[in-house]
Amino acid sequence: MQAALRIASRQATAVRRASVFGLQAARAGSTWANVPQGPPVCITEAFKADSFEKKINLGVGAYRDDKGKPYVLPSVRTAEEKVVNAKLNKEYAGITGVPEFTKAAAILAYGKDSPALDRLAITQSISGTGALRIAAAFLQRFYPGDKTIYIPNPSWANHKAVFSDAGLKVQQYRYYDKNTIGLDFEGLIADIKAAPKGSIFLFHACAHNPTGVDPSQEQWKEISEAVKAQGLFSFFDMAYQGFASGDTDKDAFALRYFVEQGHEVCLAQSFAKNMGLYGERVGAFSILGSSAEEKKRLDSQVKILVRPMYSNPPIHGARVASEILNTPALYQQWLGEVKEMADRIITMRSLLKNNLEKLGSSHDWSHITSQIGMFAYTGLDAESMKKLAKEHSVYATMDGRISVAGITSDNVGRLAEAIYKVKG
Ligand code: IK2
Repeated sequence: MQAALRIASRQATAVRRASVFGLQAARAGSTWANVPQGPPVCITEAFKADSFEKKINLGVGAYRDDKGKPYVLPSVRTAEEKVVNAKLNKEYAGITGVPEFTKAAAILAYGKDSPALDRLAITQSISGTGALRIAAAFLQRFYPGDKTIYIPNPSWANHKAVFSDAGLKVQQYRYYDKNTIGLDFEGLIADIKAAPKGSIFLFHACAHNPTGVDPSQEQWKEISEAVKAQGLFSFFDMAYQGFASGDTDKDAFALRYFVEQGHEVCLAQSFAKNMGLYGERVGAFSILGSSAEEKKRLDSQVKILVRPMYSNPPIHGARVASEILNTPALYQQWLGEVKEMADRIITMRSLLKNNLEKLGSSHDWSHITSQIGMFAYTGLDAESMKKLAKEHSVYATMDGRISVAGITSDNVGRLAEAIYKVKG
């Protein structure tokens, strides 16, 4: 018996030693030796490395003023002062965030008289990306049937990653027509009709990123009809409300029309662009129930999803946004500022087109002014974009997308010359 115990104990020690040795060996070669180098996620590295003083950054999707500087909205400055002066406490807001903010965010999106407001489950989110992620997690957990989401081709580059990381299958539907540099409306409708019944379709509510190509109101109506006939679930991503046309109501047309037509929808909202609250991470996710009772059930499950993700959202930016949305004078001021930003972008589009035409470009640049929102899809290929960066210090993404918000009265001439030299 004693001998058997001695043998067992010796064996256990050997196993322990071996596993400690194994761990040490792994440590010596690093526990993370198997982690591969990923590609860079940031599109501004080459821009930073360029020492040319007239370099132009059209990669980043953030508004710049006409001097090319980051812009803090005056309404945001005022709201921020009010929030600071109120000397509020820093307690947790609760899982779904600052209630005055989410209530106002819902009104901004759906409209103040919307019948949706009584049956809407809404939560504050970590900006638009966070809202998309909560939506994806919700759909992954509760959407009946095949959990496939169809996104436009092309779409914001992060959509695919957000949805597939949350466990959804991602497919694309036709959206952009390379030949017309416009909407492939027929392709879009055909893909809606061909999608399996009950699929999830993601729509950019306005200012489609990256193409700047939006359906017209008439086209949205046809899309709504096709979506209804196919029994699809509509998911709106509204990251640019106000930025497309300068009018927050007009930019919410598609969402509101779908609700009016009785669609079941969910929505990801961002206040990064329209309030310039990029780094404050202010957003909201909402999902429409069929009744007030259903809204309660949806609410409870949204909370259960959010709690283990980040428990509670940050409060400062939401308080600032809430101050703006809930103070009539400040709200009016903000609407004016959104319009100013949108108008500056529209002016830069015209200037770029005019400059290209004045240079004698043989191409039709009308898409620059017909597209809307922060981005223009120039139609330039990756080779041309590389040349723009290498030979002219103009930086943007390789898909030919330029952030019109990065164009100024000062650099638009040089930009047009660079494009003209590259494309003719
Ligand atoms: N959804 C869309 C369609 C977006 O464009 C964005 C922001 N994109 O950023 C600009 C860029 O493409 O360079 C978002 C969602 C999410 O934005 P955020 O998480 O900042 O609110």
